[in-house]
Amino acid sequence: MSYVDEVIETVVKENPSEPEFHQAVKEVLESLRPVIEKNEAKFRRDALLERLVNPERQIKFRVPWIDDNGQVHVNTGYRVQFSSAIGPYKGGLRLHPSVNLGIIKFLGFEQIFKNSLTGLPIGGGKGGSDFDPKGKSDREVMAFCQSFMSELCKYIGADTDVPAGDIGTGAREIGYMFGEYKKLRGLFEGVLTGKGLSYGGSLARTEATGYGVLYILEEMLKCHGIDIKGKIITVSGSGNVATYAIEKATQLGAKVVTCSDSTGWVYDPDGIDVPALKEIKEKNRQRLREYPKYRPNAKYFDGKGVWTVKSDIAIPCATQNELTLEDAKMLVANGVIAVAEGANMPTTAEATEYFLDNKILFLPGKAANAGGVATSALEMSQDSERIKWSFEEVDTKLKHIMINLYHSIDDAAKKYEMQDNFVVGANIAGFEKVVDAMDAQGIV
Ligand code: NDP
Ligand code: 2IT
Repeated sequence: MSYVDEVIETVVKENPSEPEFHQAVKEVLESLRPVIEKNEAKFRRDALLERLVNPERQIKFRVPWIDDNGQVHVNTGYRVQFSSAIGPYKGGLRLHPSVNLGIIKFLGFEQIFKNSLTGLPIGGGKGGSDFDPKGKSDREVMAFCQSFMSELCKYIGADTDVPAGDIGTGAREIGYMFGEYKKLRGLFEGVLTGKGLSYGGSLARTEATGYGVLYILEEMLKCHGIDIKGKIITVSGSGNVATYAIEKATQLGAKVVTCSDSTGWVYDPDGIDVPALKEIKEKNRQRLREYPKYRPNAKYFDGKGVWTVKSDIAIPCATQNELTLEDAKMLVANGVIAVAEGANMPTTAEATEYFLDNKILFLPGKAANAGGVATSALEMSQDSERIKWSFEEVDTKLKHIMINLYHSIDDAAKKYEMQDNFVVGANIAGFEKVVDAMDAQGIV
């Protein structure tokens, strides 16, 4: 049996009930076959892949907190410190009832390669909890965040592990967590990114993931002789990534006609109204159902349906496995030319394969959404230097990072004679740097 197949089999056997982690490992290792095969004997002797798929450390802890009625709740907290080969662990914290160890491991594993692709010195990690911030009062969210951080603070630090936001963790949650860290550790340091601008946050971090998706997408299209201007785009999600992807797409002259949340979706033939979206989701924390009140021409539908709308480009920005084979078939039948993953692994393995087989230009999440963590690394730099760059400075650096990133995955795909297969390109380009660093640092 080949080394790759052997390791995939072991991962599945040793980590039962973690299907998302299996999916992420399979995708990466399958892509790496040509690289591994070239060096199989050495990699096997060094147990390189076993070291890559086993987190350096995983922390699981109890998070008790008290609700507004005096009831005590207990959630589970996680931090998976996956790889510090190229820098301190870096990656977000997801707060969502679906969170479990397998989901955090898939996200942490992806993060290793994504962070490597940014070209910046950040290792891979991820964390979170099955706590659901939805419908909770600010005080309840604060109680949870403080309890969560009272344990997490033992394992993180500006030079060891720097968490950030993800689903359910935005500026409010980061603020409460930062306050508790500072109080318990007595350190005002860049231990979290996505901080508020008044206490060490970076301009453009809020916008970075969504903007970055559009910067890399624009570059990919440009290199294929396609202008993004005038294109019809379907987006899913209506959180941080979706909102700023829609904003930048609109600024670039495209028209985004859909967005969604976990209860339903919106079709707006005139293009999504970003200020309305921000007011509903960011400011009022309401459901998308409210949207037609702002835009009478728009329609709201319960359930799933964004991918049934005809578009040139699809940008999934909600959650993993939200775009299925059936959705991919519909998008292709409707003439989609490109897909960029704003979310982490939003496309199922079968749907990804279908896009690639049909020659759709497909940008995987670890490349397309890397602008968020890249800008987090820029926030770390500013914190260390005790300075603040302007919005334009950060945005320009972000744009350069995304353009360079596109060319590194394009070059890697071409080098292995798989032109336009950016799944393979991203996995190989991300892996090469990590492996080089692991090799240099010995067996640790
Ligand atoms: P937010 O919490 O801001 O928004 C998440 C959006 O997705 C909401 O519209 C939410 O709907 C919807 N959603 C979440 N879970 C589900 C689900 N199970 N089914 C249907 N809809 C769902 O998160 P972000 O925008 O930050 O994150 C979105 C994706 O992007 C995630 O995959 C995340 O890992 C990834 N990502 C985020 C980065 C960042 O910087 N924030 C960076 C790189 C990737 P509702 O409002 O109803 O909950
Ligand atoms: O998935 C991701 O890259 C993020 N949630 C952002 C991580 C970060 O550290 O900014």
